[in-house]
Amino acid sequence: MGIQARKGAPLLFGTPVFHSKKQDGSVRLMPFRLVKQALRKNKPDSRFFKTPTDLQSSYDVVIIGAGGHGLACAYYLARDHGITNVAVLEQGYIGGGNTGRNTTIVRSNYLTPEGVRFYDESVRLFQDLSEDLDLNLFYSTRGHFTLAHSDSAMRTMRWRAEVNKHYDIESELWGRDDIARAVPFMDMDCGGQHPVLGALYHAPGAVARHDAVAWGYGRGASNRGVEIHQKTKVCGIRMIGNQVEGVDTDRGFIACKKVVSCVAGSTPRITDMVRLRTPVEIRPLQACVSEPLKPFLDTIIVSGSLHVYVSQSSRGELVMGASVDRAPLHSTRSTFDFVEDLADKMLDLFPFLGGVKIVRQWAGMADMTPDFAPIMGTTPIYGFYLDAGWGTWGFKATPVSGKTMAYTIANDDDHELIKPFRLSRFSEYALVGEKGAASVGH
Ligand code: PYC
Repeated sequence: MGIQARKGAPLLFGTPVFHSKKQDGSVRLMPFRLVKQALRKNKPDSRFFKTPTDLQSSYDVVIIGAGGHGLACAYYLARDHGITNVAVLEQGYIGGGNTGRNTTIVRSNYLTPEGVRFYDESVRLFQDLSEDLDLNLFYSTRGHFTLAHSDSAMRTMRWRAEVNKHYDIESELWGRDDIARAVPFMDMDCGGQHPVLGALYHAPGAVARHDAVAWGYGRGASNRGVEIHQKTKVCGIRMIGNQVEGVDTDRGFIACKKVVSCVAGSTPRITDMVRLRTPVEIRPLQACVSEPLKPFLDTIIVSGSLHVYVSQSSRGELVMGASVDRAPLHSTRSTFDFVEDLADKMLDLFPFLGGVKIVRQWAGMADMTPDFAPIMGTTPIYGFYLDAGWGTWGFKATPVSGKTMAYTIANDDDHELIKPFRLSRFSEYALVGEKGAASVGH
């Protein structure tokens, strides 16, 4: 079947979507599979997930939240533990929460041994994930600079470098001249206000395509029999005594003895259902992207003192963010104040960006914890598991949280790597202080 040619047809993964003229004037055909798909009346299931119609009356495990963490947990439950009678319930759509609202940075240069070990495993899993999920996640190792603009920031960077090296993580302190050579377009004096004294350089620092991470895990789980139910809201969790018995949804009741909350940004709504107290406080975290620019930045730049982080995407856009909003709020509204403040700091770092336009901005809802570490694992409620407290550090933990939560649920025993992140640490005064390794001051 021939389709009339039009110049400049859009490309989808390098394949002409509609029609185009070849250089010799002949017409390029639309791929047959696409034509068939376009013309058929009953569209088959999407390539990524099966779309189950009905909820079953019971499952072995219900996962609340089809973001990266929930889907990764489902995937590893099925793949590593053979537990496939699992429903993932999502009030919106797959990856529509914080998974689709972050700046996709992956790194393991944390401050505490517990944090370093945990995120190092995540980086390792990420490095093989495209192959594992058979999906190009555009995982791109860039190198990650955390700039220090003061003596005390230099001390923290040195401290992090030493802890990192102890655990074989590639992290080292760099001086001004080396940074200037590696990032030639950056103003090392930051407009004279906050000169860069040095930086923590972390070679494995990377970015990845966040949606694809969720889709890949979702497809992997769905292919193994897990059901993903979008537009299905959890309205309550039933318990008998201290044991979970099932969940009430806006589509009916599901009996289930194991329920996992993977709903960063909505954690208090779910923990209230089982009368569990956590110290989580919700703050909006905003981000934005610029119009596409010629490539000039191949590393990730973070400045804790200026409250800004930036990388350049493969499309040329600058992906930028700052710290969480000043006040707790359960909302994903974006503000002009945020862009204005961020632009000010970005111009200190890269003054030549003055005429560049911001084309999109968005916000996520961050589950902030007092020590800037997550809350994971079993809880005092039998059958209720928490994957929460992901603040501004959740995307990079997607694979390791999925893997360790799946282990914990399958064995009813906290995985070794997540024991330090147990909820009870707050009453035991055993905090895991990661504030010094958060990307920006808060
Ligand atoms: O922890 O790497 C990080 C991060 C980047 C943006 C927000 N948090």
